[in-house]
Amino acid sequence: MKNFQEEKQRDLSINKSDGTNKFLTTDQGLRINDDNNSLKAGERGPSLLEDFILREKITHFDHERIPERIVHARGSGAHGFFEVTTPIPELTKADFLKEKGLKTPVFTRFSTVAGSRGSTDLARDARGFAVKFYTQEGIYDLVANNIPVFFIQDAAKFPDLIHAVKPEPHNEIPQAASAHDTFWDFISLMPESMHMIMWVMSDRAIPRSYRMMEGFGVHTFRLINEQEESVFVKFHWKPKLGTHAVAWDEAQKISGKNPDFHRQDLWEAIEMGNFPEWELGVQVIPAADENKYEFDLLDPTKLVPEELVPVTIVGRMVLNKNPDNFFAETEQIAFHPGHIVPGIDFSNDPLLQGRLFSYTDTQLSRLGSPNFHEIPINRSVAPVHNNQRDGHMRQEINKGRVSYHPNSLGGGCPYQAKIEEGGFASFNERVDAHKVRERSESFNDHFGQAKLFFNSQTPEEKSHIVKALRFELGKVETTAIRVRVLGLLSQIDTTLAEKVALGLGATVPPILETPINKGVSPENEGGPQEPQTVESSVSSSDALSMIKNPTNSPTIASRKIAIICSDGVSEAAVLNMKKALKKEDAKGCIIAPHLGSVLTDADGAIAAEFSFLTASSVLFDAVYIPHGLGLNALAENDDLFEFLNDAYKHCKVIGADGEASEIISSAPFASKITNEDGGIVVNSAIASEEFAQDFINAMTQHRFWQREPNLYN
Ligand code: HDE
Repeated sequence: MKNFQEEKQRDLSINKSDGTNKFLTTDQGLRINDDNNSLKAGERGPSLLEDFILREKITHFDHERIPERIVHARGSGAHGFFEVTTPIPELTKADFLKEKGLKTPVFTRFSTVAGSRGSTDLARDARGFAVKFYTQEGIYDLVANNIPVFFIQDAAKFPDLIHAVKPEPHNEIPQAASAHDTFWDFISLMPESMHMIMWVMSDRAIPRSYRMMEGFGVHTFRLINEQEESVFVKFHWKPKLGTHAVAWDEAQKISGKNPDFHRQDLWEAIEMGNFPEWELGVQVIPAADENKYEFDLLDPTKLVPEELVPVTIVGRMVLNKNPDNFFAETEQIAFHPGHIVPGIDFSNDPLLQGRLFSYTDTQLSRLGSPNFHEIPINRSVAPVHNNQRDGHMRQEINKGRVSYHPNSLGGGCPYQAKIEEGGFASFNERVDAHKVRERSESFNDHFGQAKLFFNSQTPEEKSHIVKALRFELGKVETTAIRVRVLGLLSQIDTTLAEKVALGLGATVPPILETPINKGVSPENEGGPQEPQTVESSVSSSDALSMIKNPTNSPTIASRKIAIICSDGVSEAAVLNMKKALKKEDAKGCIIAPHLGSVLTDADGAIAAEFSFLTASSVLFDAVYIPHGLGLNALAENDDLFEFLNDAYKHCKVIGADGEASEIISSAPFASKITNEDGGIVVNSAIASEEFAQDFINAMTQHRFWQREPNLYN
């Protein structure tokens, strides 16, 4: 079996450096004798220009920063591999998809979109999900998002969208947030964004972890087989851990407590050997079915419901190695949807077509040179030979006098590859048309799939969307913008619009008065481009809901559970729970009023990993208070009640056994607990394996959203 899994690591190893047991040197290799004092005229005198060691060090420091990505600046990545589980040679000649068991190295970077490099991981935003496959036929990049549709239909609107969502230009406020006037002004004039708006107002936009997100190629692509036959394809990543979110209040608190929450979660999971894993799926649409659906396959504001075309799993991706250096790898990696291999090709989606220009262009200013492909993390493991030459920071030393084609002096080399030799040829699509600046009428449905998405949500999920919209529009200062958005929402679901309006103290405008236009100018209202609602042929799709999602998994692997401890805690109870959690690959973390040790009832000591000052409930998935901690031990401790209050508010499992159950019955939320709330696991008996199992069983349901008041009902 061919296994290329380690090939990229071998390739990277030639650039790795480690200063252990080595002399400190200048960049020129000169050993440095004193790195603490600059060269001066006398010990109290001025520094000398001659000090080349000081100059080199400071000059390098002065130029350490490169421009951050214009979008997706904030991100985190890891190495891993992709393995074919079900080859599809009948659909694609792509080598890395053809053979069962074949492993291809990958580097995957997850990101938020709007925030700067140092912004919080927990912003309400789409997430980038970009995978670089180092295939034997060259680099293939699947530059995806965790949401299967996009805000706009045409690349021409992308700079406008991003200008609107980024901090406002006059005062650069707010950071990493769409809750402001310019974003919603733009959206209120762009009805085509409504489907995506439903997704970003849902909990998809506040994932629990990068490891618990789906990924979607968004656009329709093409697969091409050896016979040069083509099918359309949509790409899906399905996480092994299921698709999960945090609560919005929780997200905002995490942003303060640990803005690196997702970055750290990914890093720690990999360090602990809990390697994140996804399945790669394809929705295959025969070429003959191109015009079969009520939506246009080329319209990136539409998805193909899984009820119409099921997802077939073809492989799996495992991320199993953290980068050695964030800048060299995660920051310098350069993705491009135009990095493709034979067997994969583009569709005419006008958003994708624009992206094909943008990604190389942006690397020129971000990485500073057309030689960015030579940076180790971007370097192909397939050999690269061409007549591209020179430019800033060129690494390759091209031999010989020939740098053109055709040539005779170099024997015609490097020579072109025939198709059967792996030469890439674009799909031979017939295009016979007039040059026009127009949008196809088949793109005019702006509400049908927004409705499908909304109707597919559970009552709790609908309530979260209402809450998110109340928050976002509540931060908008211009009343007319709020009202315009309410008008658009009313075309998705009148109750949704009314419930949002209630929170804003506003009234939903009658549909006819809603300015719906193509966002160009108010004079352009109506006309042939009038947005329509085309009812979806699928009325509800479980795959669109996170709660009903078929990818959901009951596993609690890699989840973190806060175990509250204080002097007198039952040692048996703590050890029992830790053991039970470990069996599930979850981690119990000890939290106590102070760091150091707490004394147990068995005269032992347990080390506290966190104190109430350094940890918060929002950083954990559940809370357990072991037997031995009665009211006496903790009644004075407000921090504990704050901890529990947040856990309750964020619908997490709270467990207590023995006398610790008194703490729950005297917590401020005690009166709200109902018998139906399966997330409160109390047992007046003393710690038992059965109790630990009940606690774990409750955790497999992840969140008990029904605790919250439902804003949609
Ligand atoms: Fe991107 N996008 N994008 N995008 N995008 C970039 O490229 C752009 C779009 C996506 O981790 C930039 O190297 C245009 C859709 C991801 O490094 C830039 C348009 C989807 C990442 C760019 C889109 C994406 C980017 C910024 C509309 C989901 C981060 C830095 C025509 C399928 C990759 C860079 C990473 C990054 C342009 C729309 C995903 C400027 C013009 C739709 C995951 O080239």
